Parts: sequence; C-alpha cells; structure tokens
Amino acid sequence: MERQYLDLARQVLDHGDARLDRTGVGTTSLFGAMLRFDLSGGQVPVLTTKRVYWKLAVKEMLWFLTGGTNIRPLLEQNVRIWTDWPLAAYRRATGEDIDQRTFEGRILADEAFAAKWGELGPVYGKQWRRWLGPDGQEHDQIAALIRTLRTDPASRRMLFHAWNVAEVGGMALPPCHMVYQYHVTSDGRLNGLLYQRSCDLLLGLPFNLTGAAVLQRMLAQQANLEPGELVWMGGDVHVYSNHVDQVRQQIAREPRALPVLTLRKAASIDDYRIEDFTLSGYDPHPPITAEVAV
Ligand code: DHF
Ligand code: TMP
Repeated sequence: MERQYLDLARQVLDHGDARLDRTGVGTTSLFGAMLRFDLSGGQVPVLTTKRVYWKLAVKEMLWFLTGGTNIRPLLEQNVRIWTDWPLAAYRRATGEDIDQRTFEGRILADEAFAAKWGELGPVYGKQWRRWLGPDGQEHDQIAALIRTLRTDPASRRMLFHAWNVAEVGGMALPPCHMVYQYHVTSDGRLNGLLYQRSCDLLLGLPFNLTGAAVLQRMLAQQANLEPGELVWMGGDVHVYSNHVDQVRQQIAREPRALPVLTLRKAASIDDYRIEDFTLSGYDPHPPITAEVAV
C-alpha cells in the first residue's frame, strides 16, 4: 500500500509543474491525486520508507479533538511541529530575533504570553468542536458525526469540515486537511475519506495519513464498527525544492510491511490518551530530515 505514496512522489518529481509558492521556497506540484489504504486488518499507513514520528501525529490529532487552537498544550507534550507559525508572527510583530527554544520556553513558562503569542486562531479544533453559527450557537461536528454513525449509518451526510469561509482570514494557516467524510458498509465497516487541498508530500502527508487513520480507528471504536478503507484525496500535491534530494532518497527505498495499531477503548471520543495507542511491527528505514517551509 505504501507503494502508492512512493509512486505519487515519483509522479510529482517527474511530471510536476515547477512554480513559486506562498513561502518563497518553490515547489514542483501536481493537481489531483488519490491514495487508498485498507485498515481492516489493523494496519495503519505509518510509512516505513522513513521513520515517521507517529506519536507526534497522534498527539496532534488528540489536540485537535480537544478543540484547542493554542500551541501550549502541544509543547507540554513535547510536540514542536506547530511552533514555526506563531514564532514567525511574533518575530514580525516585535522585530525581536528570538530563537525557537527560547520562544517555546516562554510559552511554557508564561500563561499570558502563551495566550497572546501561542494562538493559531480559529483552526481545526475550533471548527471541529465549536463551529460558530450565525445565531451564536456552537456546533460540535465530531459529536454530531458519532451520533449519526450510531443511529443512521446509511447516511450520506457524515462529514466534518474545517474550511469556515468567514473565519479563514483569522487563521495562522488555513486548513490543509479540510474535509473528512465517512461511510458505513452494510457489513459494518467504517470507510473514511480525507480531502486535503494542499499537501507537502515529504513532511505533511505522512503525518496527515497517520492522523486520519488513527481518527478513523477511534471513530469506528466509538460507533462499534470495524475499520474499513481510508481514501485520501489531494488537491495541490507538491514537493518543495529543498526536499527533492530527500524524496529521491526515500523513493529509492524498499517499503516494508505496514505496522498494526492496537487501540485501547476509551469511554468517549474525548477520553483517548496517547497511552491508548500501541504500534506493533513498526520497522522503518532511518529518519530523513528536512526543513519545513513557513
Ligand atoms: N507547512 C509546510 N510547508 N509543510 C507542512 O507539512 C506543514 N505542516 C504543518 C503546518 N505547516 C506546514 C503541521 N504539521 C512537521 C510535520 C507536520 C507538521 C508540521 C511539521 C515536521 O517538521 N516534521 C518533521 C520533524 C518532526 C519533529 O521531530 O518535530 C518530520 O521529519 O516528520
Ligand atoms: P498553503 O496554505 O500555502 O497551502 O501552505 C500550507 C503548506 O503546509 C503546504 O505546503 C501544505 C502543508 N501542510 C500539509 O501538507 N499538511 C498539513 O497538515 C498542514 C497543516 C500543512
């Protein structure tokens, strides 16, 4: 199954359109792609052709589910993947030449500083759990989804969305993995589909696949369903110009068997903790490091 990812990477490198992007780094990009992963045997698409720090991706997903939009709880769990964006905003606003560690230390030590400078705006967590309606009422899309999975599994309306048009302007980064839709088969399997409008193939996608898969497993467990298929759809799928060597290195590697996730059942979708997730048989190739375009 991992070969699909490697094939897509090869397609982007060989046939992508080279263009400048928002970050100024430059990418080669293809538009429109699909990947399918069978989760029914317990396997999850945690790639083996480089080491993926899957616990970071799980912690990020659990943070989305709390409805949080501030990086402080992430830092408290040693998850540093979101620091660059508030850090860039802080540097722009203050002109202070502060390094990442110092900035993170201040977020951790000073609650008022964290509230002001650690905030990403109304990103994923806010929209998933507290989408604000015009009447002032908040909508918990995740709770509603689980209710429908339990009571009306034939529904074709089981989805949640993060692209809140009225609030996109206030976000540090508009949502990339923006729509998740679900489907229950007649024999009780939960299929999931993620639409990602913009995809950093080397750094973003391995995390997004891991996150989507663990979310699907939690939802299936909460709705007493078996895991089915995970379908991923990408809009602008790109490789940054400073990632090309790393991607070439990765696609030259031989994929190994995908690992199997064991998930301890929590009382509700809000009660999962990182300790509930165990990965077995994960035997990846060595890590590949790369710089993220901010
Ligand atoms: N911007 C860009 N340009 N690409 C992204 O993938 C991206 N992802 C965001 C926010 N903005 C983004 C949120 N998710 C990493 C992974 C996911 C992620 C942000 C960053 C990352 O740097 N991963 C590295 C190091 C992980 C670590 O040890 O901290 C990796 O090798 O996986
Ligand atoms: P954009 O908003 O200009 O599309 O830039 C966002 C970049 O971040 C783009 O390279 C895609 C990448 N990204 C992912 O691939 N996955 C993610 O989960 C996030 C948050 C970003």
